[in-house]
Amino acid sequence: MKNETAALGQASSLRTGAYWMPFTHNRYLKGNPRSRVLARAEGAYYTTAEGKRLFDCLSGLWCCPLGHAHPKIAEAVAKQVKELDYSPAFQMGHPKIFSLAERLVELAPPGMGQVFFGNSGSEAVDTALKIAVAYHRAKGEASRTRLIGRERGYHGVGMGGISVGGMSANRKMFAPLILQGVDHLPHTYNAAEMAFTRGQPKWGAHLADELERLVALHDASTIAAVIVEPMQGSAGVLVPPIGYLERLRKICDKHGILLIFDEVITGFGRLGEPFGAQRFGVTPDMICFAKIVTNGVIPMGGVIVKPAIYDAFMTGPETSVELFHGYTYSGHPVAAAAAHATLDALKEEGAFKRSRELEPVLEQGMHSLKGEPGVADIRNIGLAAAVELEPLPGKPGVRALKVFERGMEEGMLYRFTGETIAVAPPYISTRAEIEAMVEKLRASIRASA
Ligand code: PXG
Repeated sequence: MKNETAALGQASSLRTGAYWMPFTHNRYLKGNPRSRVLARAEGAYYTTAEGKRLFDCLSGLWCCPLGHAHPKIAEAVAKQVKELDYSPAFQMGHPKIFSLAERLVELAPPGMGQVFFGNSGSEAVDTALKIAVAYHRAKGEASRTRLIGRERGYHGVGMGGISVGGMSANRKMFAPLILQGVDHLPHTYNAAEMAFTRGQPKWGAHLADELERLVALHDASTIAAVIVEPMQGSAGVLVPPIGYLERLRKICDKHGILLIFDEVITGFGRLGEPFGAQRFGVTPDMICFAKIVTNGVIPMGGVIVKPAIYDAFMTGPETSVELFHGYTYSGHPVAAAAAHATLDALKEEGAFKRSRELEPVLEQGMHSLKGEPGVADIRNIGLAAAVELEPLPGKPGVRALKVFERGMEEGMLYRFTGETIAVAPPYISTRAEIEAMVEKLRASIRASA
């Protein structure tokens, strides 16, 4: 309580001028900052600077499913800061990063072999794209440089990520910086065919065949890799049609194209399995991960690759650097300690099983919102769901903002983007908490009509 009062004191005299907030309506927010200031977090709840408790409906930004202030993770981080706070990432290592790589390979689907570490999803994606192009070059196929993303895809905000990404708002401001030689698959969303589907839509596997058209257009000898999110999270939980990812895999194999799964959101149990790869039974050549690997406590991201990819680089003199890529904080010891503690906790707490158990509770609850005013679609898979709202006439995005603001008054922290409200509750949520979240959402949707 004392802390909250202190934080409230800070908030009421909050100076908002210097902080340029990411992916935020800065002017609107700074006009009324207090309700948006989070001061504390514990378990599945945040506490705002005013002392209001908010249920963490999106697990932070998809990254904190074990809950906040997890004692094991907090302890591991505190201990690591004292034991080894930093170790150079180039030409040196530390015990926890070697063992973490082993554990991540074990968690991944069979057939993966090595892990390259960065600090975010964006870095993971740009790393994977660089590895893809360099891999083909190392194999003597230097003409394979083209990268294929997908419409509505989100792969972070690096130059590579926005280039393969498929959200126009994230691209148009930076048009001259978009990489050359990138193409996109169509997205798989079609409201007429799949609105209000529970889980994977039956329609849409044929859209993977568009990759054949791109191959016919550009020729396979120019294509390095295809990158997709197994489930498109940022676009508002767009679930892959049954059979779609399998077909992409087949076409990539046929033409020697690498398949990259961006599992920054779908990794570590969000879909009830370690990775989306296991949930959908499709093994890519590389997996990008971040977020839940440390339960969001310390930034970390990376790429898990097949041994054939790693091996392709292991040529030339033994004393030469094989991949000219890496970050000061690649495999940071404190992040590694947080990741080990997170993997321990995921296991000890039966988190993947818990995610699977809660999936039908979330599905049932969210789909009960069908028929509420302005609800255009509801989508879900794993412990993730989204409600798409019809825009208010002439006011794009305002309806979702209203639902979000009403939610905060009601003790719920949703994620809103465009016309979509997304939820991905913590694995530690109770059934009752998920049901309460749905009822509050119903009330907020009605109030925003
Ligand atoms: N790939 C995917 C699939 C992501 O979802 C990134 C890469 C980039 O990660 P970093 O760590 O660089 O931000 C992401 C990030 C949302 C939301 O509300 C989603 C993300 C980030 C913030 C908000 O859906 N995804």
